[in-house]
Amino acid sequence: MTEMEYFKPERGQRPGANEDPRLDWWRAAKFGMFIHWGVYSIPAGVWKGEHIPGIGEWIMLRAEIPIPEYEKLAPQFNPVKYDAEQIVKLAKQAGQKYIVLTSKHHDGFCMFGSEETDYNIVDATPYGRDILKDLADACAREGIKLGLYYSQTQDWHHPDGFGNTWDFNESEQDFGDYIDNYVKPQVREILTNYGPICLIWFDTPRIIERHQSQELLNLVHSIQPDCLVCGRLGNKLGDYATAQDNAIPPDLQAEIDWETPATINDTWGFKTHDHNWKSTTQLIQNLVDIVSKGGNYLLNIGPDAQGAIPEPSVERLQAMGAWLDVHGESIYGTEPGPIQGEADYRTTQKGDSVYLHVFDWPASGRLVLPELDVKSTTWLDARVDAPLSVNCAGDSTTILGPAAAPNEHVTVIKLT
Ligand code: FHN
Repeated sequence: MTEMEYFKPERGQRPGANEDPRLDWWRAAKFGMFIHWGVYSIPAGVWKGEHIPGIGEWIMLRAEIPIPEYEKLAPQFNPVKYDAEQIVKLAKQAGQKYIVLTSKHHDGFCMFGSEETDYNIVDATPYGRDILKDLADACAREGIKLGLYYSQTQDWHHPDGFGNTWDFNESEQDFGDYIDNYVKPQVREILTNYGPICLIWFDTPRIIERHQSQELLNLVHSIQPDCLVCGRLGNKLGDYATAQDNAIPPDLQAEIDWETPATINDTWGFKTHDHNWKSTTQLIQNLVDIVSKGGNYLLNIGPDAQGAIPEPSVERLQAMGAWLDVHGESIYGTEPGPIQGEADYRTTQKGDSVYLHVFDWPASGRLVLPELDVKSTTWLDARVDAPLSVNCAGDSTTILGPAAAPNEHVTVIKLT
């Protein structure tokens, strides 16, 4: 894949990227939690007894479920196990520095109390509580930043939204009216009623025109000037670039601010049939890989219809947090390191220190790097009690360590 394919068509590059101080916290944060949650967690990938392939939150489109039928999910939605505090604490435990919740996904159901439609968590469900409000309060209490996903083009429930070809005739739809009289008022609501929102995560900018993207960007910044907007706003607008789902560019992307949104299994919204969980090692290596190339990792959880977080997600996030507790210095607030393009290791840097992350520890215990001016080497994990030496000679730097990897996921050596 070429670099452009990773960011196409939603590349958010703009003049001044990498310099806008509004992004400083985001650049330092590196790791966030995505939450895809809505009434699609009830069918969880199964409709009328049939397993519907694909990602769970797309079930309405994939099975072409008529609106009156899909609407019947809302009166069944009663996520009594939802515990905003627990989700926020899990994010913190995992080392994730910001949370992004789907306030409205493509199915049009709103996870917040809205004056613009009754098709929302407060008015249409027996649960009756504003899920977003509870999350915003928990984030404020726990001191973690909250961002919101909002599907600005696709809305399969709104008569003028994009994407529902089985209930509506596209030629009779007025997309401009939907943007002006539904999307904009709702964006105003989510930016007005829930305290500081660190970013708005727009998505799938399929038919949105440039002036519409620009107006949304202006609207967001007029209400909360510090609120960032992701590159999927469309028309190359936004504060940072968004890579394709689960895609990590092969090379350093130093000239832009960018993020990879990613799943722990293969779906965003909860699915009973998806057990294809990535290993903890894979997830930690993805985080390191992304950070070493200058990006952020936005890793998803999909709570079930009760509001419970799938246990495999919890286990993996906690294990990532345990690794980050010891190795966070080599991740948070770092820059891409001086050595790029190697298969078995990645580098980041901060001040005088270069952090060498070894993915595949050599049985010889010998790591040969390009020339570096190294004064000292230490294990970043102070508990590691194995010999470590460095020899800078000629045009290479040789590090000698033990035969077995000191860390089961990624070993980090600090070079000063
Ligand atoms: O269609 C959506 C999908 O459901 C999910 O929200 C992802 C997250 O990046 N974005 C779109 C596909 O790229």
